[in-house]
Amino acid sequence: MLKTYNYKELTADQLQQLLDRNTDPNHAIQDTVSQIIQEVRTHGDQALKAYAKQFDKVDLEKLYLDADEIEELAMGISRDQMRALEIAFQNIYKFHQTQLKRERVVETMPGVKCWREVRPIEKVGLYIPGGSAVLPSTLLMLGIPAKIAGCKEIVVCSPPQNNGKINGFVAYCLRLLKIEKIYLVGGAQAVAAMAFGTESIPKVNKIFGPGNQFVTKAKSIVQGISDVSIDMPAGPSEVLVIADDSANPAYVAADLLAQAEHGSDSQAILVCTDKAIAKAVEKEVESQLQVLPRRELAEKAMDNSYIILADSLEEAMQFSNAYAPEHLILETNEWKPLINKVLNAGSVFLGHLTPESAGDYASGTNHTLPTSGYARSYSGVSVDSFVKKITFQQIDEQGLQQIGSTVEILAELEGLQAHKNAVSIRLKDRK
Ligand code: HSO
Ligand code: ZN
Repeated sequence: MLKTYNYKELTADQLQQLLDRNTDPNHAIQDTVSQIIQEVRTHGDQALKAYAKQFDKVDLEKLYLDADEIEELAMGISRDQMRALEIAFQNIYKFHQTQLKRERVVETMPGVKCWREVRPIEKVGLYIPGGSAVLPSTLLMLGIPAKIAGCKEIVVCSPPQNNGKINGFVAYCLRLLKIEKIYLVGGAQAVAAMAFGTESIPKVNKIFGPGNQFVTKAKSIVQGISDVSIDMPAGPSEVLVIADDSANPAYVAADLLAQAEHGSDSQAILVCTDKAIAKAVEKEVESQLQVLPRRELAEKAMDNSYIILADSLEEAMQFSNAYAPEHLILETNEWKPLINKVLNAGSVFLGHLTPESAGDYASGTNHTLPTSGYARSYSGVSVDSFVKKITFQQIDEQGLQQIGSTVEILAELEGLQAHKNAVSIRLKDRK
């Protein structure tokens, strides 16, 4: 069922084809999304209400839920569910809290002091998808680093259910995060609203969060036409598992399917050094698939997926680094020596007992990660994503003497006399 390739036998073109994914899948929706953005810019709330009616099948009187409404929904979930969300919250908080570090002051020359200070991005917008699966975990993954960073205004948008509310799990996460409002807006229109602001929805400085092709396209368009930035270009989710003869085929299959059930465009790749294990994984995938509630989606995703047979773990890593997976799972006893060899990946899961699901929900790491090969140059979301690092410097008497002539010479060689003067005028007073 799964396409299988021998790494050594792949031509350069074949390899490239396997590495390329989602090169431009959104081109077709460019016009629709641009039109939605334009509508929201010109008609504000009125446009958002019309889209809620059209896409979410709901008539909204107001575009948000307040603290009391959130509280009521949050109290509708079970004790066990509350407890699980709390444990996830605590672990994610613990892990992200260590990311706020003060840097030391560096004296580059005597009397020339330089340093950086961290400041929060003041207003951030978090998009929490609805659609085929509502992901309260994504609210924790974005809300926690935003809180730790100290962002003043955290605007959360999520599509309304057709009763005009949100699900109780999202509500409980809002409560844990002490966020008192959620805006009932989904899709490209939510991104447009946060980028430009409407009567109800505040304009933000940076927009975060995964979403369908419309949301992703909207993020990339508003980034080009407004002063907002975005977390990263996000595509369909993906996993690459490296397995050797120590791997348990049932575990590997479960990990591939956990990825596949995200959506029909997900990709789950197995790079295996053992033919018999690869065959056994295929069999397991087939049987585990049968009982999955999201079987149809997972099956389609497995159609975009494949197996690569490699001669060694080194060769497997070579392929993985070229692919740059969002998630990389090393299902081998020999995971330790591989750590240094990981060059491109969003998040890495080590050994047979570390499923990606743990990181998706509760171990502490962030699950908002670069997909589609962007792990070659992007990091996943962290507290860093919610702050700016501003450089400061201070030069004293001694420092000015030390650095003055260097700056004068460099300004002179660039032909920028006024730059030179800004130093000379100070030095002259001190002769
Ligand atoms: N695997 C997804 C995150 C997620 N999984 C949320 C379950 N819920 C992208 O990293
Ligand atoms: Zn997941």
